[in-house]
Amino acid sequence: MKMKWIALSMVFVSLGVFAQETELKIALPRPLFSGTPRELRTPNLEPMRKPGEKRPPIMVPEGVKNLAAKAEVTSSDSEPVVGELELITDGNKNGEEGNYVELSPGKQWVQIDLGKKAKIYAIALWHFHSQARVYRDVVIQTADDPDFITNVKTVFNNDHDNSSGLGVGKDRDYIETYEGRPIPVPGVEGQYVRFYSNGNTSDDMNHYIEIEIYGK
Ligand SMILES: [Ca+2]
Ligand SMILES: [Ca+2]
Repeated sequence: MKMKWIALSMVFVSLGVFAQETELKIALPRPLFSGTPRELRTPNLEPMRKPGEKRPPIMVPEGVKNLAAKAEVTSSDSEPVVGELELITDGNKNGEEGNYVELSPGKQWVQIDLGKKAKIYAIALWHFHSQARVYRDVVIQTADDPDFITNVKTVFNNDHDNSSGLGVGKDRDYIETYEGRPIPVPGVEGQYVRFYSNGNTSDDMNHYIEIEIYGK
């Protein structure tokens, strides 16, 4: 009987069932608006949280950290309209003017090189938060190479009608706030993480304030 338990425990350990998990703590910037946002005309919008309702926690293995801090950022728009790509990984999440990069209209992406292959457990993303708006066709993919040919995996996709051509996504549209968008990722391996968007409900431009990629 004892031997059976030892054998079973070894299986569990190898499966990571007993791995220590901890709640991911994400530092948030100052809110820039409060109350109910004006009606946003977008299909596929997720239901509003009730007042006071917290987001479900994201559980991650112990020792996970933000691998995107000060990491190199490239983009489909190498000469942003406003700001610099470095703003996306500089650690500043404040929503005021001067803290965001603005990319050209239509479908654009930014890409973060983690420096080496990593296991990713969560992503937090702030597009813009001085006004309630929804960014369209938010798609996040990981890959082993900067051209996104090898081991490409989609970890978030709210392009429900495939208008960006990356496949039909099952995630919902969401309203930008100071909380950004924390996204759980099931230990997906990759070195490069690419973030697509395709304009927003206020204009056709694409904005980023900060991206965090938690892994190890
Ligand atoms: Ca920033
Ligand atoms: Ca779409």
